[in-house]
Amino acid sequence: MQSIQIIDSHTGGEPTRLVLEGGPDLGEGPLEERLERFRTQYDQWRSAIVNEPRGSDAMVGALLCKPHRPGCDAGVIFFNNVGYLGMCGHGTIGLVASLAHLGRLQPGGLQIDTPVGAVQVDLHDGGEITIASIPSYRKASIVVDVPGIGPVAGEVAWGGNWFFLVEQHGQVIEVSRAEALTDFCWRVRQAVNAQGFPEVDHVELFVSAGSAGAHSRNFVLCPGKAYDRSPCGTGTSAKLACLAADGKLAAGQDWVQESLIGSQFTGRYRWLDRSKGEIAPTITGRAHVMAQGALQLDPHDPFCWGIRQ
Ligand code: PYC
Repeated sequence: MQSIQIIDSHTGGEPTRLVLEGGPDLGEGPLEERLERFRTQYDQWRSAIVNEPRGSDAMVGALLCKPHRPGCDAGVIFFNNVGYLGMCGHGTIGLVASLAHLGRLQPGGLQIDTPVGAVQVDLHDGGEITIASIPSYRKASIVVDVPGIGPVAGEVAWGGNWFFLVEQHGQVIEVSRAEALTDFCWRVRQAVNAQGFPEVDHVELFVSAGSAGAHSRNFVLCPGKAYDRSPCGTGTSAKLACLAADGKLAAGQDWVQESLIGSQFTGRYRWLDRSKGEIAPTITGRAHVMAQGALQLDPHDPFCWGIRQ
């Protein structure tokens, strides 16, 4: 029987399962190479950790590893019910809250290595966590013809993962409509992929905020058809890049992004390269530890390696 030491948290309702010990040994080297090794040689571990019956479609796994980039204090590889993520904002906030809970981290700064770059994180005295995330930019503004829906205008943007962001969609963004929103976004994603953007694996819809103090409410469909319960850190970074490109939000100003279930992140940016539309986003939020323990991998369990999708 193998044991995997884990700690579970949620960030604005979105779960993160941090693997502390007992996960696959991916060796040394850059995290993008280790991610590839995870994908090609150890993918059953991903499924065992986050898929049912131990996990759920919404759960994001975070494998804590040794960093490779100079100056980083820790490394992490994120994964979900169907594959791997370049970066994960809510997951990074969950990672920091979990390390703080374990007493491995005091308020202050930390540099985290990810497969798509280094992320500076700050744990504030009151428990809030700020991540200075991956440089973000808008790649294209396009209109896609979605079968059964019609033309949908949106923006392809990078925020550590690839997003298609849509403002004009005619959808009511309420939690009771999660299934209908999932269906809508899934069709949009397929049309975007077919129209020359195969890299886009998240679709993000926006409406005006439901709560005072927030600027916008979103619905984010993740690659494995689960919606993000949090406002999505990388999705908010992509949104900030689009707002910056359109001159709708000045550098240094707060953007409070609300999720489908009403949880909030505060985003802000500074310009990295205005001519290329490249920004450095920061995202602030909170996470709460929910459970700590060990997953047991029983070789006699027919679903030991999870229910794969
Ligand atoms: O917070 O960046 C994020 C994220 C990506 C997928 C789920 N959450």
